[in-house]
Amino acid sequence: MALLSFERKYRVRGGTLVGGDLFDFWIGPFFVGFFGVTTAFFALLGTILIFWGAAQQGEWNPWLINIAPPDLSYGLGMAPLNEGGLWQIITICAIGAFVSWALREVEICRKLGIGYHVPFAFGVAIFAYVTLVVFRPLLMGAWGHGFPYGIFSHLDWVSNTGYAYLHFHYNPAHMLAVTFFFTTTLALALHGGLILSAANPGKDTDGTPREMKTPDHEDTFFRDFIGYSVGTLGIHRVGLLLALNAGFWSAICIVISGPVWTKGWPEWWNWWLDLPIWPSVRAAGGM
Ligand code: 07D
Ligand code: 07D
Ligand code: U10
Repeated sequence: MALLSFERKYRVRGGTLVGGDLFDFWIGPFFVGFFGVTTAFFALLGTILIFWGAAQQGEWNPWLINIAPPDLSYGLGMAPLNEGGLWQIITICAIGAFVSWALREVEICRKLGIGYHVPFAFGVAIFAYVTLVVFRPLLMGAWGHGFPYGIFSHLDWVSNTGYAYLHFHYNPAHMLAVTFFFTTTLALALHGGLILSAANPGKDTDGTPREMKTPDHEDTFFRDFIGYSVGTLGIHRVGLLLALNAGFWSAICIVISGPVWTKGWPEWWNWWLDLPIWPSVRAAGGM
């Protein structure tokens, strides 16, 4: 079905989660909906507050704008606006906007009668963000453990937090997350490459353009190459699983840093040396 006639068919009222017909319309290409309005509200308010904070500090260099969380001494209480209170309100706006965005995705899925895989996936990104600015600060007893809102300042936070645990690469959940991120790009490169190779098969030796190849060719490439093809639907399952695990293990790696493990991450690996299976160095005469 041509895209436009299809859109005419599905662009009808209904399927919303709340509000019935209220805001159940499109502006240009965008579906609005109740959660489109709440997205716009939170996103606008949050952005305005970031600019207001920048104005208060007189910092207009976009790379250096920095809205910092409250000092640790404020614990889990509210702070004055210019001492982290702004960060607290902006965090509420950000969560409001991200959750609204996910719910707007849900409403679009319902209208189309498709599964909720996309909002679920975005939910994992939101989970990682909320872990950084809500769950971990709550577990550690101060909002000051959240990351600051600024392009360079948030990088400083990542570096400082990493070194606070001596060597963040030794965090086992960070290892899993990094491996999932790397594997996701490998999978996408293989998939993008394979699809494009079947769609652009080149020309025959006499110069006649070849017909586009079928999914059987895609399957056969991987059977010949590594002995197994996960299949044309399967690769999308694998891709989603890899990407979701990347975000999920990221959230785990940061939430255990502090609330669960307070020492350097290299030390965590002592359990290996402490296994009772090694011959005792002292018993063997020592070194
Ligand atoms: C390509 C989709 C488009 C999204 C874009 C981001 C803003 C921020 C705000 C001026 C893949 C739009 C950016 C709205 C402007 C102000 C106040 C997504 C795509 C283009 N980071 N991070 C970046 C965010 C964290 C880290 C870039 C957000 C954690 C490192 C961009 C969040 C940690 C590096 C950015 C967030 C962390 C970056 C490119 C939220 C661990 C880089 C992002 C809400 C996760 C890279 C200067 C990108 C860079 C970078 C945004 C959180 C680490 C500014 C919105 C605290 C190590 N981060 N980040 O392409 O160049 O994402 O930084 O959680 O090296 Mg970050
Ligand atoms: C949080 C983003 C959520 C975004 C949302 C949407 C908008 C709208 C609008 C464009 C999670 C935002 C949308 C604002 C924009 C428009 C129109 C995603 C989030 C909801 N690390 N490390 C990670 C690597 C080191 C450290 C994760 C690699 C050092 C700390 C990932 C290396 C030290 C933390 C990762 C490396 C260190 C991390 C990040 C290599 C520093 C975290 C991905 C090769 C000295 C963070 C939950 C992520 C984390 C994290 C990768 C090195 C410290 C696995 C590859 C050794 C403190 N690192 N890292 O989480 O887990 O995305 O956060 O060296 O907190 Mg690390
Ligand atoms: C995939 C795929 C596939 C495809 C695909 C894709 C995955 C096989 C068939 C998609 C992939 C691509 C296109 C590739 C490129 C994508 C990326 C690299 C990902 C990153 C994307 C970007 C960087 C682009 C980001 C752009 C965005 C998010 C658009 C920005 C949009 C807006 C700002 C508008 C958002 C709309 C909203 C909020 C709802 C409607 C609202 C409005 C229209 C605005 C007006 C507001 C109102 C009416 C509300 C009133 C406002 C109020 C009440 C607020 C007032 C408050 C005050 C404080 C004043 O697998 O198949 O192909 O293509």
